[in-house]
Amino acid sequence: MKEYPFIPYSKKTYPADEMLTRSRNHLEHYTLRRTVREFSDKQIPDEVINNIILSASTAPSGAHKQPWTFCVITNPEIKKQIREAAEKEEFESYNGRMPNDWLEDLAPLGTDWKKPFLEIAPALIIVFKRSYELVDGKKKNNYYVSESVGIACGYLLEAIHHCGLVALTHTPSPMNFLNKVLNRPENEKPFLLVPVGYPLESTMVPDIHRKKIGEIAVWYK
Ligand code: IYR
Repeated sequence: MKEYPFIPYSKKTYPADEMLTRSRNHLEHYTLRRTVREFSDKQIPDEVINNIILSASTAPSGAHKQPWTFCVITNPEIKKQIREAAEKEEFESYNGRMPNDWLEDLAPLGTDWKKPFLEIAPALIIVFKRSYELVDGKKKNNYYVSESVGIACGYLLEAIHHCGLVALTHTPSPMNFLNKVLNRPENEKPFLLVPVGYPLESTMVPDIHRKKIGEIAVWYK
């Protein structure tokens, strides 16, 4: 196998006080991101969506295989099919498949099996993980696929937030109906369904709190 040519890389660095300000501003920006379930139907320019996806695709991945496919659904008929199939699965989940503990944990968030946002949001980005590639008819494995795609989804959510748009991380379960509706090949598995758009002006979000630094970080000095 031929090696990549190596090229110089230099990273801009900052004096300590500027670094501190940048870290605080970045934290504040992240703190403002919220998961939203009520979307306006206002359209988003195609290029914005492509740039969001290209940002996500800068994520690191095992052996740089970039094992992801992002499907963008703006077609109302396909959105309707996805809503109908997702609601069918979610109805079963909320009415028997999810154990009581799970339903109790979800109750404070007020979710249920109804998913109107799947038709209202102007775009659904559906992230597929590619477990392997078919090269000359032969299977070639990808590596750390879930980790890589998970990181890319994090980048995707941040890119959406950065543009002033909102998203929902939605995982109708099981999700395999998405392969059928979108006619995806066998090496792709649905990973995350992300409705993207503007929030409805009247939207409300639960008053949740984030863990404090002492609850999430353990220092060894
Ligand atoms: N997939 C279901 C249930 C659900 C599960 C978890 I964990 C959540 O944080 C939120 C919802 C749904 O989308 O309603």
